[in-house]
This record gives sequence, C-alpha cells and structure tokens, in this order.
Amino acid sequence: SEIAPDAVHVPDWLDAREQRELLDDCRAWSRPPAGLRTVRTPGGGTMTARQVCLGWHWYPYGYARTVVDGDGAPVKPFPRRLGELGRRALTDAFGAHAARDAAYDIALVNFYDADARMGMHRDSDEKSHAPVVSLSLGDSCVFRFGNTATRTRPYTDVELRSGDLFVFGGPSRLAYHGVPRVHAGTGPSELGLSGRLNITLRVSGL
Ligand code: MD3
Ligand code: FE
Repeated sequence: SEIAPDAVHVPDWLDAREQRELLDDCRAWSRPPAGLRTVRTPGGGTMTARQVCLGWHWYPYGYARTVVDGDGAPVKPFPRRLGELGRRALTDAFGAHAARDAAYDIALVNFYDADARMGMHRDSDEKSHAPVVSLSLGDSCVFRFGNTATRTRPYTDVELRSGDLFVFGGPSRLAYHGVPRVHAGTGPSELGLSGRLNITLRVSGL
C-alpha cells in the first residue's frame, strides 16, 4: 500500500525461507573484520541500533571504503544477490520500468535489541536519489514516517513486521523517519532472532 507519494509498504514480501537465508547472511556479515559496530555521533552520542555495512561504510555523515569508526578494516563487498533483491523490490513496488537502471551498491544492516530506537532523521548522504529498499526481520516495530520539512508532526506510524518490504522513492526519499519502538518477542519463533533486523539497500552515486 502507498503510505505517501512513492512510499510503498508490501507486508510479508519475503517468505520464511528467504527470511531465514537473509538472517543467516546478516549474521555472517556481522563477524569481524568489518563486522557489527556501534555508531558514534559527532555530538558524543551513540546510536542504540548497532550496524554493519556492505559495499560502502556509512559514518555520520558520509561514506568510506574502510570502517572509520570501527576496526579500520576494508568494508565487505556488496553481494550481487542483494542487487537482484533490490531490483525485484522496485519491480514489485513501482513496476518493471523502475528497476531498469537501479544499481544498488550499499547495504546497511541495523540490529535492534528490545530497547533500541532510531530518532527522526533524513538519509541524505547518498549522492543518488534512487529509491531506498528496506527489509525487516524478527520483532515488529513502530516505523514513523514523517514529512520533508520538519522532524515533528505530521507523521504516520506504521507497524513493520518480519518479512515486510518498504520502498522509498521520489518525494519520500528525503522524508524524516525513525523507529520509536521495537515490540520484543513478536518475531516468528522459527527464525530464532531476539530483536529486530533492518536491511536497507541504497545507491551511493559515488
Ligand atoms: C525513508 N532505518 O537505516 S527502515 C536507516 O528500521 C533507517 O532501521 C530504519 O532509517 C530501521 O536509515 C527505518 C525504513 C527506511 C529506511 C531508509 C529510508 C525509511 C527510509 C531512507 C529514506 C527515506
Ligand atoms: Fe534512515
């Protein structure tokens, strides 16, 4: 369903087998070198969701080829499989024309425990305005989708569940958004994940 112009939510997009495979991959990517790390913000804060990056390393506020705020290792490559998944997501959200020249080259994986949050922010470090593809695994959360002008109201709260796809293109690409709450213990038990995982696919334009 379309939450805002070019912001499309597709519940239950990944089947159980695809969720399992993606979770196994995320666990492998999280191992050092260039594995899971805690993001420190320039103001001295720490993000509560921990992160691993593929293709390009994101730090506040830019991209690098090495883990600048972690172990300094070269970032793991962006898997071909995730590029294909990104194009399939655009096809299902917007139609085949949208996927023609989508060249995804970044994946950011965020790990949320029950207490983790993500404050309202915009993703403006990519030099491309290609749609962001977002996938959720494990516990459900409240995803807050705001407006392009302020980090406050008006916004729409949407529940994101394991297997959901959300694609943000056009005017929605630069909207403020965040995760005010994770619902502990709501994920599919067969997945064996306590907490929530969010994978975003992006085009760096670099
Ligand atoms: C709208 N992640 O990684 S997913 C992020 O659930 C991020 O971990 C949240 O915000 C999470 O930057 C929200 C939905 C999402 C992801 C990226 C977007 C919405 C977006 C980029 C642009 C606009
Ligand atoms: Fe974001």
